[in-house]
Order: sequence, then structure tokens, then C-alpha cells
Amino acid sequence: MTTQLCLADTFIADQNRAAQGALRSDFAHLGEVLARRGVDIEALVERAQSFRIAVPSWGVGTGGTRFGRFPLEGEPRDIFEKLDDCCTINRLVRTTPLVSLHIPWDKTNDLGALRRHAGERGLTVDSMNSNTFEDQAGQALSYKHGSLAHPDPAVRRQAIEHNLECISIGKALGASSLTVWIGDGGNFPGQMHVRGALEAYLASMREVYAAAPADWRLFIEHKLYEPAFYSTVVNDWGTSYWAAEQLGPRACCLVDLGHHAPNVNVEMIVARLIQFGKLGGFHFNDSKYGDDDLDAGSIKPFQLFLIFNELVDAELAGVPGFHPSYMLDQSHNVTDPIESLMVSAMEVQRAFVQASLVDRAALSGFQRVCDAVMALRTLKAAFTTDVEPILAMGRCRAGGAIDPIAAYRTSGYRAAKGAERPGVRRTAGGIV
Ligand code: PSV
Ligand code: MN
Repeated sequence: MTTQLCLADTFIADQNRAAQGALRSDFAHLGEVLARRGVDIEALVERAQSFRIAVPSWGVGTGGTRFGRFPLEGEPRDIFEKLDDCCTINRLVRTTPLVSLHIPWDKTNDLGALRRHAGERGLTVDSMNSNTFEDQAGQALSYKHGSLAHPDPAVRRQAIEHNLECISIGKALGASSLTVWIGDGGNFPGQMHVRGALEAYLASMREVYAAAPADWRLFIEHKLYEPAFYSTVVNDWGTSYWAAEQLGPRACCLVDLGHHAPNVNVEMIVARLIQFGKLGGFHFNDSKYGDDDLDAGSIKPFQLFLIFNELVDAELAGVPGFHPSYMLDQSHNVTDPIESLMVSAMEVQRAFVQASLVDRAALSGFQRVCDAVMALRTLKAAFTTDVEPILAMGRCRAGGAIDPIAAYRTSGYRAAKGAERPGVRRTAGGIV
């Protein structure tokens, strides 16, 4: 385990020096443009700086498909090294001091050391993610045919106990939520009793809910297919909403952007969950066909903006109980995961700032008189504004990099880790 902290402030400041002149001038120009629209650019910089998003511990390793995996040099070999990579990401982008953990992938026998390791790197654990979608070595019963919704109560018991263990690990690490995604479902019609499985799931989740600390939230993550290809138990936001309602006020719904059928209007789902008081958080990623887990904002940036349009609207309206958690959940198969996670965090932050630019008084005026053209133009005026100088200025003032990718590449971090962390050659396929 290394105690050496990540990229030094002086290195980042040196990298910024050459780009500072251009940033100052772009920022001044954008400030004038926004002032003409009655917008104070400094208020937007503050907003950009207030944005927070969690990095998934499982995202810093190279992902794979079921066909294979092509590992990168210097991949982290344990949760301590994963946190070192998360620290590097946060030092460059300054919006990701939060990390989501996945158990048992991130298990360690020294939780105190892990908490210290995170703290020394300016990181906090936000959500614990349980894993009952694959079997672990030495596990008594198999999850091949399900977990929390399995027809056999003994398998359900094992899955419940695993979630309780995740809660107790999370408590020791200072986490604030548990995210439950189950792979339970059926590959063929008739394989699973549809109502029975959901009843079994709910009964299991009642025990998990009861064990979660009073100040925690329990996130329910729905997904329409995969690994089950005919049906899943928590298949959509309606089922997720129903389960959250049944469980109680600390249970809410988590929207993973890739967990819907193609062309589903995800921003509508977000708006509904806000209205019903059950939006808990997000797993951001992007996709073209299914749960592709591509970098956030890489395929459908306008959708991401429209989601944030709903989120910012709810925030400004002061919707009671509105405080969603923002997390990334991606699989990096062909890129350096550190680069993908930095770009993704910046893309989600970009959507947040663009959505903050929407002239809401004008929009609501156009909605009242049913002027569809001007309503859309109002949204597009915000979406097409290049807010990069705001994001870069926010990062730079917070000690981050004006151009995080350039700084990261210059740092030689990946090659250094390659030398420091030899020997990870797991090439088999898998979800992550
Ligand atoms: C399932 O596809 C999922 O989105 C869940 O969040 C899991 O915890 C994660 O991916 C595992 O890679
Ligand atoms: Mn997810």
C-alpha cells in the first residue's frame, strides 16, 4: 500500500500556467455575453464549483464485455490503489471527492486503514453497492437463479446477510447509502413467477431497510434486462417506485441512465420521481443500444442536459426532500479509465451548468401561451452556450487543472503506476 499522495498542487499549477492567458480572455468574453442575458458569470462559477459527483471504485479498472477484456498497464489491484486513482481524478477535476464502493470487490480486513487512506486523499465514501449478481469463491449457495427474490428462502437469507454486511462495512467507512441492484429475473417465459418474485424481493428488502441507519438512504436500482434476457424483478421505475413506497421514506429510486429501453424518455422518469418524492440518485453513463456503460455525455448530451433541466428546475423550485446523489457507473473498455472518468465528471457538470443557464421565467411564459418554438429555443439557448470557460475557471480556482486530460498525460501517472503495480493480467470477460 502506498502512502504517497497523488499529483502535487505545484505540478497542476505549472501545467495551468501556459493556458491561463487564453482562459482569462475566453472567460471575459463569455462574461460579457452572459451579462447581456442578465446572467452573472461569477455566480455560475460558484455553482460549478459546488457540483459533486461520485466516482465508482469499480470504474478505475479496465472494463470488459462478455467477449473479453483488454487490461491496461498499472491497473489498481485493490481498493487502496483504486482510491489513489480516484484521488488523481479529483485533484485534476475537483468535483469528485466522493467514491462509491462495491462489496465484495472492495473488501479489506482493515476498514480503519481504508477510511484513513481515503481521508488522507480528500475522499469520502458515499454509497455502498452490494453484489448478489455473481458467485464468490467459497460462497455457500449460488445466485445463478436469483438472490433477494430467489424462490429458495435460504438463498434469499444469504443475499440479505450480504446486504447487511455491506451496511456494516459502510458504517465503518462513513458511507451514507446502500445501492441495491439485483440481477434476478428470467431468461424464458414461465421461468419465474412474476408476482411471487416481486413479493419475495420486497420481503427481503424490508429486512435490509430495517438494518440501514436512520440517516442513510436505500437506493433501489431498476433495470429492464441483463443478465436475465426475458424479464427482471425490478424492471422499471414504476416497480422501483412501488417498492420504495412500500419500504418507507428512506427508500428511494436510483436511475441508471443505461437501464431503460431504447428511446425511453428518461427525463420524464426523472421528473415523475421528483414529483413523487422518490428520486434518490443517479448512475450516469451513456449508451447507444442497451446498457452500454459508455462515458457520460458521449452519445446523447442533449438528453443529459434535459435531465439536468428537470433537476435544476426542482432545485430552484425548492421541491421538498429533493437531494439526489450523483454517481458515475461506467465500463471503460477501450480508454484509460482515469481519463474517461474525468471527462464524464466534467460532462455531467457541464449539463448542470448549462441547465442553470435556462431562462426559467421566459420558459414558463412561453409554456403559458403554448409557444412551442420559443420554449425549445429557450432550452437550446442554454444548451448551446459553451460553458467550458466557466468549468475551467472553477477547476483552476479550486486548484484543479484547466485541461485535466493534458495535465494527466503530461504527468506520466499511468506509466508510473505500470511500474509500481505489475502483474494484473485478468483478461476474462465480465460486466466490469
Ligand atoms: C448493473 O448493470 C449496474 O448498473 C449496477 O449498478 C451494478 O452495481 C453495476 O452495474 C456493476 O457493474
Ligand atoms: Mn448502475
